[in-house]
Amino acid sequence: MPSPLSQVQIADYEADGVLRLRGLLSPGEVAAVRAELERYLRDDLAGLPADARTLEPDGRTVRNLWRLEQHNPFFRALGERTDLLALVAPLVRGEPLLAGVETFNKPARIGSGVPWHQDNAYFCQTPPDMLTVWIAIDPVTEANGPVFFLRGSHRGGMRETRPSGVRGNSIGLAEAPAESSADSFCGLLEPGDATLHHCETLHHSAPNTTEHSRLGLLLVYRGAHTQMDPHLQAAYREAVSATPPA
Ligand SMILES: O=C(O)CCC(=O)C(=O)O
Repeated sequence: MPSPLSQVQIADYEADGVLRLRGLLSPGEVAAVRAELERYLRDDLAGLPADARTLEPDGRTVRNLWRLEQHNPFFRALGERTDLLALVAPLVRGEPLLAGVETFNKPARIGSGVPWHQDNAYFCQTPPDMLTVWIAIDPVTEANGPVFFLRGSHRGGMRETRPSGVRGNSIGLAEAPAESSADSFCGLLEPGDATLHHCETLHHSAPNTTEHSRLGLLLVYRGAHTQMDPHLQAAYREAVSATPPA
């Protein structure tokens, strides 16, 4: 069970917009997540609406699962665990609400990349007191498509966006930041480790060309006080209608 964040960790998150936590889930919890995902893919997914997932460009392999908190009691219960809610509460500056449970599967050899983006272009919340807990289920290495974050970039507000044409990540940055930035934070993780990132932190990931899957489970939280921003929502709707997730 994770302990609450220290003042140093909270200050690091506030400064960087990203924080790594080792061992957020135990090996047994990681195994239970993997087993339930495998069961869900095998038994449940085919009977759910098409927007419960996004496929890779091969048209067969699952790239993302969406809305697991709606479709699956195991993942809703995981996302609503009191220790996890207590962990994120100081970071969302209020009562934390579970907003989503998703996966980014990055399957071996064909896992597609994710263009530079800010999550709030999808979440569309104001104030931006919202974050993602990205939990490694597989090892995340330099080779298999780790997530790169730009430290401190959440403090610059929302950047200009443009539709990306990527299924599952339809809205990206109009202009990518310089890749060689010294502020780059690479989310290298062992199974059970996590990164927490603010919804306006710039991030992206490369395709997975290795023989090793890079499965991530994402728990998304917002403060109960956040509200939909109609301007962000209009841009998102335009992008998602150009490139629907399913
Ligand atoms: O898992 C990835 O490669 C990208 C994840 C992402 O974009 C996110 O957590 O918002």
